Amino acid sequence: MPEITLYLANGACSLAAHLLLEEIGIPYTAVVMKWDKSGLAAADGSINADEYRRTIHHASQVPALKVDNEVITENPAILTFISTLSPGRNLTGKTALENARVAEWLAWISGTLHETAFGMMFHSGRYSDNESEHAHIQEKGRQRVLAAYRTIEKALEKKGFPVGEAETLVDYFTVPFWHWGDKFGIGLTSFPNYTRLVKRIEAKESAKCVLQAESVEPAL
Ligand SMILES: N[C@@H](CCC(=O)N[C@@H](CS)C(=O)NCC(=O)O)C(=O)O
Repeated sequence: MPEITLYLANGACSLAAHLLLEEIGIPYTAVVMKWDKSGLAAADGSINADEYRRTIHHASQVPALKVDNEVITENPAILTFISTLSPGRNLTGKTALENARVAEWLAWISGTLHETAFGMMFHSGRYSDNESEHAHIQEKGRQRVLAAYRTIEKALEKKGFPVGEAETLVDYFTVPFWHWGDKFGIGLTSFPNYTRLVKRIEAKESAKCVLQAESVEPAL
């Protein structure tokens, strides 16, 4: 097994990789990062913001996964890599078609749900320099989050899993975004299928200790 270090921030999108690493049960080190004035720095002071940007993540974001002397960034790449460390579990799908479906979900969650929908809600300044437009952009982001939740809900209508008939890494990748909606009051009671998926993941012993470590209230 390679030596693995996950750089994460509590409750951030890095929660998905944290849950997955703990579930497959391989040894890893977690480095908790916190925002300071100049970017993300380790909460325990072991790496400052400048060093993190220079040596770990060029954009000063989480997650980042150090694998021996290589660093992997971007959730889709990190989650796929972690999944390959436990090949018997077919976390990237069982067939070529399922592999493609997993890739489809990864691209959509990362690009549409995370970057665009939540991005408009949380980072309206990226979309306009005009502050008077920010409230409108945030509301449009909220609407996009709701539309994305509807897409997830519909995909889970007749089955419990986004891909095939078993758990894949996609299930894990949906978890942080459920909690963000919950935190920002986006009526998750209207999304029982999505909530059921998150509860299934969070009922695992592996998930319980990750949520506790990240101070995230379980969906249970
Ligand atoms: N496309 C990246 C996005 C990562 C990302 O936006 N991470 C957030 C936390 S959820 C972050 O580090 N934000 C700090 C920043 O952008 O300054 C991925 O999927 O890994």
